[in-house]
Amino acid sequence: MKLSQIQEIFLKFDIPSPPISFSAKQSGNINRTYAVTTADGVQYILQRVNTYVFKDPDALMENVANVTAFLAKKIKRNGGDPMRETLNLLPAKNGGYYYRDPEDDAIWRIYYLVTDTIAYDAAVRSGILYEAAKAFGEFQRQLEDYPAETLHDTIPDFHNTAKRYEAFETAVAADEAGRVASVAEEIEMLRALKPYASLIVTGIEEGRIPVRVTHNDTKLNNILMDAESGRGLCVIDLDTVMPGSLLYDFGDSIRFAANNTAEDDPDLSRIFLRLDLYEEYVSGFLKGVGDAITKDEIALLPESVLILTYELALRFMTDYLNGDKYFKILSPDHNLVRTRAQLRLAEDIRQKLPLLRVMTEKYTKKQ
Ligand code: GN1
Ligand code: MG
Repeated sequence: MKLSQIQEIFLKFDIPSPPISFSAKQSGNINRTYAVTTADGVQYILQRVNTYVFKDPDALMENVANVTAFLAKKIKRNGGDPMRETLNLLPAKNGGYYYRDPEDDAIWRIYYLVTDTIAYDAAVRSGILYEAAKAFGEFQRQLEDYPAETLHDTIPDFHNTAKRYEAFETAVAADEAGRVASVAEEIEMLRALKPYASLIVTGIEEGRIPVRVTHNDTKLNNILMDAESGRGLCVIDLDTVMPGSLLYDFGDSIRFAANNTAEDDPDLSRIFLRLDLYEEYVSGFLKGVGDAITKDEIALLPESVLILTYELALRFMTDYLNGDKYFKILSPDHNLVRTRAQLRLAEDIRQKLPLLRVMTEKYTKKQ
């Protein structure tokens, strides 16, 4: 990316001053992200939205614009600072909130950068996860009365683990990249966990698990922490805010942040679920959601961690078998390394389920 390209994109937006410097952000497996400073000293986040993953950018951007506006109003009403506690989109000159580059069909959008914040890739200190959990819990609560029927499904069946399983079997059968024979062991391991795929989905279908407006991508680094106070300040990456289950958000957070190591660590001996971090997260999350959570949801909290980990293993393997079309990869076998890491974590979680239940009960007795 060149500064001149960024300057051209900025011209399409209602922004008074031209970009003078930028840096690429490394995080994120889907979109491309840049931090940009303009001549007047204001900082922005510029993003190239992946339209292979998000097939309907209009629907996507409508969701993001509406959700951020809803949050801003609520934050203001509660005496908070809407410029720091939620994302704020910049309007494009031709209407709406994005610019479509006619040359490569790319979609670009710009947010104000929230300054003096830190996004953690790992829980490097105790207390970080507690703050993250509280922030995701509160996010959930803030969206409790959001009109869910007005939200578009930006990725249909995103956390339908049973459908993710079917897609995995379809990829095995098609063997598009000719890789099936080399990963027979991993395929067997994924098949063995199949009974878990339908637990949340069936709960939703039978009406036991409520559908809420959820974030659906609750990685630790999707929260900006206030650099000064250390508090969870702003939930970001709102592309998958859709109707879903609270269990998706809870399980995915723990999958990512309570793992002893990175989600793609090739050294399997380093991969395990840290019980101390699970405990920190449960206590924070329950505080954040307050009494909005139901008994049936509480009952599935431990399993949700296993299910979301398993689901991501299925997704990484599916992409590996399809020839790496969905996730950004940094090496040819990146998706396989990711699959193995998630499978190892899933196995560790499965063995720890009884312990997770005991810990969860400790914080939900009053419910
Ligand atoms: C993707 O874009 P990013 O990196 O925040 C993915 C998540 C996965 C995650 C795994 C839209 O999130 O579902 O859990 O990678 N997002 C999408 O790191 O598929
Ligand atoms: Mg992200």
